Amino acid sequence: FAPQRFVRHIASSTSEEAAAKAAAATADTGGPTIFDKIIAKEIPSSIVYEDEKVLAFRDINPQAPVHVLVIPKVRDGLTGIDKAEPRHFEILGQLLYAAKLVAEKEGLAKGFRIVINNGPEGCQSVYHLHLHVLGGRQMAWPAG
Ligand code: TR5
Repeated sequence: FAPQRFVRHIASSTSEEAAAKAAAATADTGGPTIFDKIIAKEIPSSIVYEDEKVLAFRDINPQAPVHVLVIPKVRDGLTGIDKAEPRHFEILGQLLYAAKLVAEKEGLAKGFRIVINNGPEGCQSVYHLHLHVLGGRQMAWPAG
């Protein structure tokens, strides 16, 4: 039994899956995504934090003991971080601040990671800007 090889195999198949999911994702059309339904509460989600502008809810496919997505309630063209414009400065700051509040609320005093995947090579699969807040375990670096 070679646990190292086993771990490597799992890790590589997981990242291949993520890449495949990103490749299969609807292109960045600017249209509605599953997150609109979550914001409208048409689909239930486990909400961790909410204010007027921002919603944070648990990822359905968690990659760490804590895995929360932080999103703007209004997309305003922000399908991904590559679409950011000066008009988005305020909401971008609010998202980062909300991510910090989420980390605090989830007890991640020992550390955490904030991730934004962008585009197919960044493994983005939902085209509504979102920050991943990951924690509750030792993170690896560099990220895959
Ligand atoms: O791959 P990127 O960076 O675009 O992140 C999208 C994230 O959305 C992934 O981590 C997915 O696991 C997550 N996701 C996808 C759905 C979903 C969700 N998180 C919570 N609830 C969800 N619902 C109800 N439906 C999804 N399709």
